[in-house]
Amino acid sequence: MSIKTEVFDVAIVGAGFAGMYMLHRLRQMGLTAIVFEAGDDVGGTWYWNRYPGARCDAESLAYSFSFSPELEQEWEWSERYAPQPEILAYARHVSERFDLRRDIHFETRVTSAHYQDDSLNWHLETDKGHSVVANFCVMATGCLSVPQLPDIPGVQDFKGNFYQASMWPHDPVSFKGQRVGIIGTGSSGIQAIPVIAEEADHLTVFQRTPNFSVPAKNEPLDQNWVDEFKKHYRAHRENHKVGNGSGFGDLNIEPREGPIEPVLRSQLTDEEATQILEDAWESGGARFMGAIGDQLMNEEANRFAMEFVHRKIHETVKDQETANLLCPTNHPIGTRRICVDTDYYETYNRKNVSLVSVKDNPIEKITEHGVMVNGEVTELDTLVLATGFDAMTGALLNIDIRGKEGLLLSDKWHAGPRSYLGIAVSDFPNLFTITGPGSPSVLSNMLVSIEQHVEWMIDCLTHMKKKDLKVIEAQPQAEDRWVSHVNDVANMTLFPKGGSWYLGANVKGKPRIFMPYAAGVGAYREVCDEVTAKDYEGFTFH
Ligand code: NA7
Repeated sequence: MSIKTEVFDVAIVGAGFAGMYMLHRLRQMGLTAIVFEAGDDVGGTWYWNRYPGARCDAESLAYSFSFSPELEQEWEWSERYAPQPEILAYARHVSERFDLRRDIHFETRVTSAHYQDDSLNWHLETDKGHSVVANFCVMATGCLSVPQLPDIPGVQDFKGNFYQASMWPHDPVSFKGQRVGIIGTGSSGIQAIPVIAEEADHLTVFQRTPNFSVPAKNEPLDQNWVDEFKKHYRAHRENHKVGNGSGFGDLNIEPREGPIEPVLRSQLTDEEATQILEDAWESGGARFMGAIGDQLMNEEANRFAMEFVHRKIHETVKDQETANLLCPTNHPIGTRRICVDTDYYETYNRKNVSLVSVKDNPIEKITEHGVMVNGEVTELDTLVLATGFDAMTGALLNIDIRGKEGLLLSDKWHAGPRSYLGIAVSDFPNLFTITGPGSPSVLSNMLVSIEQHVEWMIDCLTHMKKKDLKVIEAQPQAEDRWVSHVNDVANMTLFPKGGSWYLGANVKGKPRIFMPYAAGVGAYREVCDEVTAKDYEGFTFH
């Protein structure tokens, strides 16, 4: 049977926030587009990550679309940090409000995307038998969408209830009366552990590397505060876009004007620096990492913040041996993504929670009934894995993507991702990556970065339409310069010392390259705007 090939201006892979906004803007431009999405609903990361305690680590009023002033005024967030079901409801609301669903094919995975050298367009195929030709292909595949299973022998042998944080069932899961074990103490584990501990008979946490976590200080939003904040929403949104920060803004009713001048550790006495950290700890959230301006640049400033958090852990956790195990010492604070928690360290004071360090004695195997460490099996009714993702490149490399002359993206990226601005890849004409490696992406408020990329791409497509240009391609020299600039910026920071998924360090055989661009969303936006102003410098059109 021959498959009918459908033709579109643009094919989009993924219907998370990036894919949805891209579709909306393309429609406004009058272009035809089709979206393929593996899940049976919109929402991307918020569709898949339904584990107990899952919530955003960026504040609700900042982690939301800014493109529609009506949407931002009308949507009501309930808490300072929105829980996963509420963000998913928001994504669904956006999809309905802007009538996006009719162009999205759900439960459909794109298996291949091949550039056609003769017709200068892309041919995509899916696991549901679609065959699509599009002038442009936009990858909105997310940075954390390919779960990483640990290479522990016997994972399949476990006979009890088995869950993965990032593939959580849609039906409610009960831990009542159960002996539960969890492997993984990154953001997902740190959010899930306190919630599971409340319900389980006993929870055993298997920790390889402790992570730094700061209290979220989550709370219900006060309606009067929200009403006042929303009066200044436009100005707040502008603030998110500037400076060398991550695009999270501040919580003042009256937004500050322009970027904040950072206070450096060398300008502060120990008492002043401690007070600044204390204030940041008390007000809660990941902003702790920006409390002292050079915490991520300067070893001494970082050590000061590390010691501060170590003291907090020791003050909170009663058993000092457990506190010792929970204190990270092998990486500068913030160089692995800082976790934002509710009662994480407090949870270790519960009688029904035990911590097993598997740093020096790795998990030997998973048996039918539990987890074996040091020859001893901890028997479990339920095992939860929160073992992370093949971040940033995983979702792209899982698709058979071929550029000019059949060049495989996985071959081009064999030594790590190479991209111009994190937007385009040389030898892969008319292919765009939203929040791709080489852009601020995971170091930023993702919604700010998604909107910026989509808007840049829409401007570019409008330019091409006006000038009747068919093909855009990143120049290899511009790509080389950008890749080395991304590396140079990373090397000015402490990030490369973190050994985290930012570097691909959590995936066996993955090249160790610091993937996101660390200069901040404002500086990055300036670079992209300058490229546009200089008639798309670094790109070739034909
Ligand atoms: P992370 O941050 O990558 O955490 C994964 C955790 O799983 C981490 O603690 C790992 O320890 C642990 N892990 C992985 N393999 C093993 C084995 N074999 N044995 C023991 N422990 C293991 O993923 P998350 O999902 O928590 O968070 C990812 C991002 O999502 C987060 O930063 C937010 O941006 C949202 P390791 O550190 O490798 O020693």
